[in-house]
Amino acid sequence: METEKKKLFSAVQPSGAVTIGNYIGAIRNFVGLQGEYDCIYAVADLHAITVKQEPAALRRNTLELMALFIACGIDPEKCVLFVQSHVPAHCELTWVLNTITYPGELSRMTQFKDKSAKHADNVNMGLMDYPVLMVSDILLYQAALVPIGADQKQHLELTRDLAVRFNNRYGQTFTVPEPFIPAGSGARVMSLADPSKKMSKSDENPNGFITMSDDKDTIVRKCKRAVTDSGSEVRAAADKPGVTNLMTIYGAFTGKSFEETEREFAGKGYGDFKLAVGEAVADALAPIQAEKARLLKDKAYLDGVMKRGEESARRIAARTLSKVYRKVGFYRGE
Ligand code: ATP
Ligand code: LTN
Repeated sequence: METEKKKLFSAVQPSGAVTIGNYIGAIRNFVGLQGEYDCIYAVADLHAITVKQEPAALRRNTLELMALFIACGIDPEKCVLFVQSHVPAHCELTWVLNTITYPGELSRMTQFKDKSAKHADNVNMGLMDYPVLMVSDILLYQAALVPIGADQKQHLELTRDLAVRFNNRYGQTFTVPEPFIPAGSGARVMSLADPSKKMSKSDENPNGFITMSDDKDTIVRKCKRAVTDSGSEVRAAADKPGVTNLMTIYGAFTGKSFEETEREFAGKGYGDFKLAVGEAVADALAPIQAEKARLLKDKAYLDGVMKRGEESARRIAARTLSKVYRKVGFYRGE
């Protein structure tokens, strides 16, 4: 009999246009890991509504993200691809896990603090409970590995804490997962407009990020405008965060190491380098964009993928949830 592979879970929020930061930090690894693990990937729409979303845009972004996953190389025949709100167990497990989570654990989360400051008019309970929903996503599927960018590391630590806490209190129930965070600077791609800030799709300055659907002119323009450092040498260094960030992006799309890039641009200035970065990104994204556009014309296909994903996800999730309900003492009949 074939042995069951270990499970892997990750998700991306349909909260706007996906950036090359999401791609480099997470989605690229979703693709790379699909042979080695049983992979389960979700469009995290329940997470997205923790900040205000325009309903029509949320609906559109959900479909677009599903198409983007497939266009990037996630194979729906090999992986489970689904929409989080289609599987009620995510909310059900969140309720149970809320009862073993302390408010202090959530209020000190960096993402909660950042988002509360940014959306001061809408600091809602969902925003605070966001990490527990994420914990539920992961634990429901008994995931051993979770590919994420560095910004999500704290949430993974909470996942491990809650899995251990539940297991200690009620007996072995959950697999304790490990994060899979890209080595080096790809784990945290910085804003092109301010290299001290993470590149974020919800940045109000669109020059800070490149989206997966930006056209070549836009990408080249954003790279040319990217904030660089004093001096003119293309070299990765702590005191050159802008140039180092562009080198990370360049490397992610060309496979070139920092040393190779330094050699390639020795004696050339920032202008030549920025143009090359823009062109490399645009050339790498072009086939993904074409495939995504093709998929979006076939809604019946995308709906079918989601439906199949939902069925598989429900099956796996129901098994864990039923175990949890039994362990906590919910009466299930004799
Ligand atoms: P928002 O900006 O709306 O908060 P986000 O892009 O930070 O959204 P998600 O869409 O949920 O959040 O992120 C999906 C994945 O992309 C996560 O694994 C996250 O760690 C990763 N990620 C997000 N931004 C970056 C970045 N700048 N560099 C590397 N990885 C990133
Ligand atoms: N919170 C994540 C998205 C996300 C996620 C998950 C990632 C929701 N559920 C489960 C890994 C595992 C973010 O990147 N902002």
